[in-house]
Amino acid sequence: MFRRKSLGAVLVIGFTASLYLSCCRSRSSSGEAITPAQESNFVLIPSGVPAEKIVYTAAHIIPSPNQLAWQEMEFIAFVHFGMNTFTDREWGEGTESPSLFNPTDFDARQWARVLKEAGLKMLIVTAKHHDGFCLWPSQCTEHSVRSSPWRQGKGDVVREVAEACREAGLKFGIYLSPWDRHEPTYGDSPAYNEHFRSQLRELLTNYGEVGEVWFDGACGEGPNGKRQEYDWPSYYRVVRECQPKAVIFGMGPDLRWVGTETGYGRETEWSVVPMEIREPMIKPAPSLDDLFIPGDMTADDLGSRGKIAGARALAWYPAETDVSIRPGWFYHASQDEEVKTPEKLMDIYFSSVGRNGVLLLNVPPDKRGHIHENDIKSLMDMRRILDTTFQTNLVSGARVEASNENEDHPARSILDEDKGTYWTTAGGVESAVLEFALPEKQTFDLAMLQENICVGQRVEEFSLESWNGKGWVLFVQGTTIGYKRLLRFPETTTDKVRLTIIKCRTSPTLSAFGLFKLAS
Ligand code: FUL
Repeated sequence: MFRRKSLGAVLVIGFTASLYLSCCRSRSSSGEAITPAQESNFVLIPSGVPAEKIVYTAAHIIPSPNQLAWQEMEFIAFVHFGMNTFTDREWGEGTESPSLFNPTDFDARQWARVLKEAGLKMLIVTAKHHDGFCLWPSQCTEHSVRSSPWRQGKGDVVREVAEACREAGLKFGIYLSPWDRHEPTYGDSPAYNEHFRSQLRELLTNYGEVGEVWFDGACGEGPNGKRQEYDWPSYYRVVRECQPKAVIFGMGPDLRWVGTETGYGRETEWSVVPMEIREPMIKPAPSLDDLFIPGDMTADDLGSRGKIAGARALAWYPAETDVSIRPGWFYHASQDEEVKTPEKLMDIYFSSVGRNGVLLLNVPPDKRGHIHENDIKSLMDMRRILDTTFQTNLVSGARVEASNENEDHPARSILDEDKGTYWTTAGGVESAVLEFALPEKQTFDLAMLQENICVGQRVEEFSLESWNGKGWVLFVQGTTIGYKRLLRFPETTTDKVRLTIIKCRTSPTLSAFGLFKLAS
């Protein structure tokens, strides 16, 4: 993937708006419209900016280096393990005795090995769920593994998981529930915020590099009958200070929840969306972290032209799609026969990774502390189907011609297997036709398209047609592409394919294109 340094700072289109936007309009010879100094994953938009300029600006917002590294992982794991594993519940009360936590054969290496073999790239462990029981010996509470019989109170699940991930070559992430049904200070907002920050600090300083911090929004009343007010910006500061490479999910400004727990993202999935923000106290504001207000990101349409038209702020805020391999988030023996089949997991993969998202698949270990055999079987079968499907790109070796190409970014870059190169148009042309002449006839039923998101997400509508000897026949069409789009369609046999970018927010880009035959 083509990389360019992002400033990571906030762009303010204030009184300099006309300057900024006119800059955007004067295109450089490479076809790019924004100079590197203006690139950011966030912009503020003053009132009165015409809709078409907002669209143009949206098309030039880019991921931060951390967001890009996260997106490129594509498929990552959630591991729900904790008190609920032993009480057979989904949400604990916080009154459970630590003596109940006692895995009989805890094996973090098995988790890491299975997930690695299945092709997942990171493991996010529930260090503390809503019941407040800590899987590490926190200095902030007695309600932890230290008070359990497991390894005579000397165990540390978080440490063993972090080490197993490192050994296996997986990234490691942390889920720390702000809602804590055990902690006595919960509800006393300043005291609990301090407690939460201390716990975060313990997790982010003692266990090596952390790739993602997962903040759930659940909130309740504490024993004092008061609702806890979370001090989110102060939590972000701890993450940024202790783990500058980590992305913050959910109630944080880096990654958004896709909006369901089914594993299915939107057909039209924009990574640039309007953001709710606080009024900046100082201009330009120091960073998005200071302005970000966690908002509802569950609507069907988040980033269309209509949605961004009235935005005060726009940010690169990509979708993470979380789903469990079983009906529950935690392990329940009663669900051993309800593990999702490889076919269902494939459908989820195409509807998450294949819709410009990252798939976060939960695989909950059992009371032994093992990933269950049934889950392993589904995961490995899925891996085999994925590997076989994507082994041969049937369009590689094709000749490609574009109706328009930038001389520095020619159409052949799409097929060169180097993600650092890409095709784009010259002169800011927004629609284009690409014709691929295959060396011989091929049969396929799956297409893959990738935009070079390092310069922004732009494509709004495209179609794919095949040549039948007499004319072009439409076989599939789509709206957004983004980092990756996968589309399935009835089997098509041809030696000529035509891709039309019908509508785009500025010059389109494509870094990769593939045609495949689905394996079973
Ligand atoms: C939810 C939690 O309440 C569930 O238990 C689970 O952890 C899921 C991933 O997030 O909000």
